[in-house]
Parts: sequence; C-alpha cells; structure tokens
Amino acid sequence: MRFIGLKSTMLAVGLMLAGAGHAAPQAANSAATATTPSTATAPAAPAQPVTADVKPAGTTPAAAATPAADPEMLARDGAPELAPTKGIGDAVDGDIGIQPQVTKNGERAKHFHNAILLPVIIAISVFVLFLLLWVVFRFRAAANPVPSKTAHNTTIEVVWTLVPVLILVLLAIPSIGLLSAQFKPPPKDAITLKVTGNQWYWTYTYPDNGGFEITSNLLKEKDEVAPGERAREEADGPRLLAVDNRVVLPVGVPIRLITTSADVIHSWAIPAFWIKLDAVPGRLNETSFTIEKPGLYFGQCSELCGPKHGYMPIAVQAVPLDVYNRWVVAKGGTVAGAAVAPPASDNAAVAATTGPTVNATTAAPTSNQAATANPAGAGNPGN
Ligand SMILES: [Cu+2]
Repeated sequence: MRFIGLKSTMLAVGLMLAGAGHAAPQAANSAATATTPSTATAPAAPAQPVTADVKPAGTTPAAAATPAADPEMLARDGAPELAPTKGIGDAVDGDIGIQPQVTKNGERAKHFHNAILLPVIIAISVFVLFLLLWVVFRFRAAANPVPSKTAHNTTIEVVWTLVPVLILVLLAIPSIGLLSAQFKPPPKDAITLKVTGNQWYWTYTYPDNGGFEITSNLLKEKDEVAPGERAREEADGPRLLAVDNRVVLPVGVPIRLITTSADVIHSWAIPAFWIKLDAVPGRLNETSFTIEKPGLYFGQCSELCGPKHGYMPIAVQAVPLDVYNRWVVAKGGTVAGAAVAPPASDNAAVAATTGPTVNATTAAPTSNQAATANPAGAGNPGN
C-alpha cells in the first residue's frame, strides 16, 4: 500500500501541476489585459536612441524658458530631425521577447514577464512533461501489468487544489500591482495628448498647448504615391510604420493620454511604452505614462477597425522638453508659463496670454498639413 500511495502522490502532483501550468499563463494574460503591447514583434536590442541633451526627469512645462520657433530644427513634417534607431521602438526581424521599454511601467512589466512569469511557466511545463514521460514508460502495460485501483486520496486532493491556488495568488500580487500602476491618474502638471482614431488615420490634439491638432497618415511607398505626394524615405521609418506627421512628446514629463474615436473602435498602442488603449466612439479612455528616453517609437492600431486597419501606424518622437516647446510653437500652439508669439495664429496668441487652461482648447486648431499634402481625413489606400 505504501508503494501505491507513492505512485498516487506522484500522479497527483503531476495532475496538480498540469492544472497550474495551464492556469499560470491565464493569470499572466489577465494581469496584462488592456495594456499589453504586442509581443510577437519584439526586439531586444541594447542600443540607445541617438538624441543628446536630455532634460532631467520631473521638469514641468511651467518651468520652461520662453521657446522660440526654430525652423532649422524642423524636419519636413515639422518635427525635430530624428531617424529611427534599429532595435528601439520597433520590431527586429528574428527577435523574440518584449521590446526595450522606455517607461517605468514598461520596465516593470517586462521584468515581471521575464523574471517571474517565464521561469514559473517553464519550470511547471518541464516538470509536468517529466512526470508524463515517467508515467508513460514506467507504468506502461508491459512494465506494470497489474495497475493500481486506487481511486481516492483526500490528502492528495487537498494538495493538488491548494498548491495551484497558492501559485496563482503569488502571481496575482505583482500582477495586480502592475495593473493598478498602469491606471494611476496622471499628476496635475501632466501634458495631455488627445488621440482620435479615424478610419484609417489618427488625429492628435494638444489641449494643454493651445488645442492645435495634427493629422497623421501612413507614408506610402514611392510606387504608390500620387504625383506631388510625399513618399516614405528611410529616415521616416520602416514601411507601414512611417507617418507623415509624427506625434511629438516631451521626455521626463508625465503624459495624460486620452483616446476616443470618430467612427469605430480603434486602439492606440506603442509597445515600447507598454501602452495600449482602446479608442471608443463617444467615450474618453485615459491613462498616463512618462517617456524616460528620447527616441522614435512606433506602434499600430491594435483593434480590428476595417479593411485598412493595418495602414494606420503610430510614430511618437520623444524629445527634450525645450525641443518639444519649440515644436509646439512652430505648430502654432502655446507653451505653459511662457509668453509665446506663435506664427500665423491670433487665436493661439490669445490663448497664450491666459495660459494653457481649460479655455485654451477653444482656440481653433491650427492646420499643419503642408508637410506631405496628404489631406486630413483622406486616409490611405494601403496596398
Ligand atoms: Cu484602427
């Protein structure tokens, strides 16, 4: 009977761990729901983005010096010149894993995934596989002609119920902490970026900077553009990810991200930020993040939104705060705490005198669509 008890114990442990091995990834998935960036295309390159002159974290918009428009700083779309860095903010062929993260939550999530979830999942899977092979060979009919008829063992049943529960609880603690960090409200001095999904392009509004708006379309390839239309170049970014107007955001300053949609549900996702937020018509979704490193980061719409869903990429350019402020002014926006004389916009100048308060958003959006001649709202035909 002792031998039968031992066998039963081993089988029970095997079954128990099989259950835990199945359940653990589910816990991981549920923990990361709503904000898990796509991991299928994740590179893990160590290189740093190229931009120098990083503003220290924690600098607030109000502390900014008076910015001045600097046309020489600007690339064709009005954003500061910055070419993509291989392995940063984008997928790399053949790589697996999660992209290098440039937000605190992203680093935390990546660590949780790599240092906790993966080892637990692998250990359980390997142990269960070992037990299965052991059972298959040791207790096959030829080696074990008279099988045990043991049916119940209360101790084992309690163990194989409690141990998986314990494993899940231990995984849930860091998981729930991460989930709550991802939805922590932004501080009052955060800069707001309002993202509106459209079929099939994005519009971005900067309500804290005078309410100007930019429209971001996919840059088509040379053989796809109409005469006079701008085609993608290498410095713009990879095919299907490069856009005509990049979103420019400051480094080290909390960003309040608000998403909504003008038509169907889209999802604004940047893997390097650990951000994925649905854009739902008639609703505002909100989250926040702080970009820690300057660079160019790419993402895509991550909610099936129609036939051209794959042709509405996202490109975020993270720059030091003073560069961001100059870009804002060049776009006709206003900068907090600074007397600004933006070009060609009386409304923006009025907003500047009162500061970027709630009413600043009533200023008419300033058009900036000269960069590519891609008409706002036209979307892209794709391929
Ligand atoms: Cu979409």
